[in-house]
Amino acid sequence: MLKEKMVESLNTQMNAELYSAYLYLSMEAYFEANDLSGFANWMRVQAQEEMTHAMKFYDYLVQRGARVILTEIKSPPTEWDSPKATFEHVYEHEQMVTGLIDKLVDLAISLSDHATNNFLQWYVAEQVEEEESSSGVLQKVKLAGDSTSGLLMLDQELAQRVFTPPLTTK
Ligand code: OFO
Repeated sequence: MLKEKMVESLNTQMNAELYSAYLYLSMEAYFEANDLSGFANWMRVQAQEEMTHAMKFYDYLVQRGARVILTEIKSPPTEWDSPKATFEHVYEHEQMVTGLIDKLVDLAISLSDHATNNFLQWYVAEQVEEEESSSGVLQKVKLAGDSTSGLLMLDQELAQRVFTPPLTTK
């Protein structure tokens, strides 16, 4: 059985993952409004991934007989200064989420909750990928600089990203 503090913290992280989905959907809308449909596609896929992150927490709570509590999701920003500023935000956001996951692991260890620690290791690995992929795009945006053709080539590349649904969120 999960301890109360763990249930509360897992629900909080589920909300944070839903916020991440919200944030990336807002970035998608920003790119669509600026005629960069490839960048928008990258954000759509990112938002879909965040939903699976949230659902993994949801399913784990249910599996452990704990209550899922859905709470208000705060509004994300709607405007950014440039694609570069947008991806700087994505990279910063993912580093912040890595910190949240690390704190959850610390909590699981302090409660001797080995099952939850084991469950959270999937997120520890996932955050390495999240930081790598967002900083990778950020570097390319920086390389494109003020070049419209560079940005359009990158837009075409980002249009290729495809969401692969996980076989299970459990
Ligand atoms: Fe859920 O990893 Fe991004 O935020």
